[in-house]
Amino acid sequence: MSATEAPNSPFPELPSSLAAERDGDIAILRLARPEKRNALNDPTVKGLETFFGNLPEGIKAVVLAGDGDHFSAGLDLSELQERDLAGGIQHSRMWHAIFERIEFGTVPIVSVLHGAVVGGGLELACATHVRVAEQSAYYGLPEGQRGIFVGGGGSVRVPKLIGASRMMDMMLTGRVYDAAEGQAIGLSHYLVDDGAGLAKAKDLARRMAGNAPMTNFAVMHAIPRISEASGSNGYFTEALMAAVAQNEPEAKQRLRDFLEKRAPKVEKAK
Ligand code: 1HE
Repeated sequence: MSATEAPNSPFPELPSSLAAERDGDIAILRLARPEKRNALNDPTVKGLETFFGNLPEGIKAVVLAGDGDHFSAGLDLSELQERDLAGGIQHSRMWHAIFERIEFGTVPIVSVLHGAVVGGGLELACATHVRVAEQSAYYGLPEGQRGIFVGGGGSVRVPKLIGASRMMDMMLTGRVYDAAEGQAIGLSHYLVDDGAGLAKAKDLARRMAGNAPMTNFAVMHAIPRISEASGSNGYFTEALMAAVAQNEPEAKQRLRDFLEKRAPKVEKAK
């Protein structure tokens, strides 16, 4: 897919609800519609596709954050009223295609979660690879209360993180998990103080950007698929992926660096 580059920006033209900036080899994309709590309308979701499908050369990881007091209030509910049955199916399939592009894209993504991470906002967060939550974050699936259902891949991705049983409870009872609970059940990987999420996410993104590209590819594309495969198919796919990664010149160089004492050792977490 090609897109027009915005003037004075390495990024393609995006809707006003998205804002992108470059910081070395990472990019920061912000949901920038705080007046509507970063509700995800069609231009925003399509803009995510434009952004992730047209990353500038040299971008190796992305941070996804939200402006204002909330990460995202989910689907823009004002768009739902006019949609018929066929339109509803197509709309959900559009989200699937775009979130799939995010999850199985070219670079790993760290999301910064604060305030409401609800409905489609939680579905979007679950399509990213590493989630950093601030203390203000809370998670809900209000679809149950709105008389609708998840449509952005939530029924596939959320149970992988917290189990189908917890997701059913969230949707049936309207249960909301706070940031500490979300961390305990696996919705977030890191929990930090309010205001510290972006710096933490940038640090993690820079680390990921420093990995060999083939390793990042293998982690993003092979692990989710192997985890859904039978053991026998998983072992076989793993062996192929391991051989592909090891065969990269960069892998050979990194191994030499370690053996010749030029590479850092694994250290205990501080
Ligand atoms: C919205 C939306 C939205 C806010 N669509 N406009 N998601 C939900 O059911 C969550 C709905 N939102 C809320 O519960 C609250 O807005 C929040 C807890 C997120 C934030 O509360 P607050 O008090 O900070 O803001 P607010 O006053 O409720 O909202 C500010 C404005 O944003 C207001 O518009 P205004 O024109 O009156 O100023 C709200 O109408 C608007 N707004 N959230 C549209 N979601 C692919 S399927 C996925 C299915 C789902 O995601 S369903 C879950 C939808």
